[in-house]
Amino acid sequence: MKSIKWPKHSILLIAIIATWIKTAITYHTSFEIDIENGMQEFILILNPLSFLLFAYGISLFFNSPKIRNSYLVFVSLLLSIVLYANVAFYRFYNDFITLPVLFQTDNVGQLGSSISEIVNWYDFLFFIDVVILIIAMIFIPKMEVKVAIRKNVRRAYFVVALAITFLNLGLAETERPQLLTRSFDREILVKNIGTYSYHLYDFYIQSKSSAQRALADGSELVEIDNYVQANQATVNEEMFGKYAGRNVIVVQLESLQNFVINNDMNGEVVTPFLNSLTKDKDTYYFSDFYHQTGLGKTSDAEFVVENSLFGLGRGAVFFTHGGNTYNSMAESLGNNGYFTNVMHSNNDSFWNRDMMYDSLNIDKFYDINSYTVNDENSVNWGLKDIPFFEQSVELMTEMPQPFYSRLITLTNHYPFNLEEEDQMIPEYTSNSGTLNRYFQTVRYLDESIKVLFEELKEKGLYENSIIVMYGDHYGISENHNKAMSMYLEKDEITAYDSALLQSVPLFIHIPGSGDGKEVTETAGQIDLRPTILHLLGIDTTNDMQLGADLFSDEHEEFVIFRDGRFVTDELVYAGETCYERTTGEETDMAACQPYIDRAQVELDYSDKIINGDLLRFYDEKTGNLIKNAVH
Ligand code: GP9
Ligand code: MN
Repeated sequence: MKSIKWPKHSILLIAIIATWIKTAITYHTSFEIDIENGMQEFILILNPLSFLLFAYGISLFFNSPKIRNSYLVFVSLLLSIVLYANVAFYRFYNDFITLPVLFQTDNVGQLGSSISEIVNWYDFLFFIDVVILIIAMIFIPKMEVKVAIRKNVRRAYFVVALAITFLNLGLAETERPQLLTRSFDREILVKNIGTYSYHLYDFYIQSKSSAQRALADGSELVEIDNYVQANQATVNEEMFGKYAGRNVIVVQLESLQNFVINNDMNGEVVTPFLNSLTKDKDTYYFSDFYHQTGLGKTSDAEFVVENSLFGLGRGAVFFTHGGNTYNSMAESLGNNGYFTNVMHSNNDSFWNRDMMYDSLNIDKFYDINSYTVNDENSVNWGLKDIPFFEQSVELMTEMPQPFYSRLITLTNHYPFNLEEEDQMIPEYTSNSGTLNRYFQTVRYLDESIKVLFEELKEKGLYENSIIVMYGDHYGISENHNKAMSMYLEKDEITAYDSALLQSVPLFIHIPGSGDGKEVTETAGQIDLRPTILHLLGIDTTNDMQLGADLFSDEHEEFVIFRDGRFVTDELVYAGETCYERTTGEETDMAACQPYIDRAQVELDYSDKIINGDLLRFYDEKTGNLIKNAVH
């Protein structure tokens, strides 16, 4: 051995390579990570490397070989423990560890009690790199020579490490745009940035929110409560409780914007079924209704509707504040005897729904495991909407009544792919493939809603239900403005147009009621919670929420977007410009200013409630502050 001349830094190299290979093998053997193409595989294999280069590379700052080696062993041991903990956790929960889950003692307790199922005899292999490293240290004595590490070597090393990190992030960004700002799913994060970096990221997100939470004491609620009470819209006596006891079926329609309703595309009707509802005697169609979501997209829409609060300006509140105390619509309905559930055929960890739904007190999540999904009945992101509705209604027949089911569709999702057999109209003919295909998937979505109605009738669930349907957020982003201007026959899409294009349809369908008409009141998703609860006769006067009943005479025509834009019946504020609503002409900022200020106040109150987890200090039964809340 002595005769071999080992290159300098062999030990460091061995540490990196051993842990890298071990991690890559672990990805393939211990986690079920869906790989769709060669690029995803490449990113997966590459992703531990950038983290390891930094973590182990710090050893280059220690001049004493002893300290250097001890540091390397320490890091490899620590990373092995982290990886193994994830493997064990995954065997039980099918998910990666996230800090708040770790602190929920019952989770860890459950793990402890089933330790025999979780631990395998060969698990020592997860520490194999530590062993290799120690052996290498014994057999490669060259490293014992005391050499100071040259500065330029160190610099070159970190330049390479940085380059690999950027390569990794760049590739991940093309595979999954807005990966870090939106943070969809733990699996997707691990797939793209690796387990170790994922934990750093998770740690950063959690510590930021814990700090804000720790500093809050509930006193902030006094001011917010005053505002909420002062701005409450009185209930419409005639509508309050008119449909008490009915099942509530809320359908969140993926990416459905209002511009397709009662519109055609090259002579083809896009939404025949929804169009018929706009004239139906049992349906309220809200034609000036807006989404209020931010980066959390679908999950933000769910959040706004459940809580009548805004999502956050950064990231997805489902992820960042999944463990907060909320007073959701589901909780209110649950307290009033409803069986509450969400139906959506996707992994339960997507958008952190599994955790968030616990916090929202939703009784059951019918996730992908409740559905039969195969190659024939899925496309794009998963189960097609028609089989989704068919299977969902089947599941509803088993539910105790009254129930509150919130269904989330999937087929009309970017990139709007659809098999030929499901294409009921041709593509549009603009320069944007996205917009061209959008009409086809919207047409399919429309058909699926028709199927939903038919199935409900067939299963005897229709008559005794209220069906509320709305678009979750835009489907066509501003990247497709050119194609949109062609479709809408406009010279260009201005900030004013873009704001109005955030309109999504809302339908409140009440079978057999004779209640229905087109309502042009300007309103938003935040108003749904009180509207629905009031129809069922459930009081919301003590609720800490920012919405207003759509049937109230005091409902104000003012809808605030998450980014501070707003629309009223007279004004549009967008791109830091104040527009007259009817003409689209620029008008004096003074007209918009009072609304700009109020929008800021409401967004700020909502953020305060979420960041401080303030609802843990609030008793919605009495409307009192809870002093010394222990949480
Ligand atoms: C995922 C689905 C889509 O389960 O709800 O989320 P989105 O990308 O639209 O936010
Ligand atoms: Mn969505």
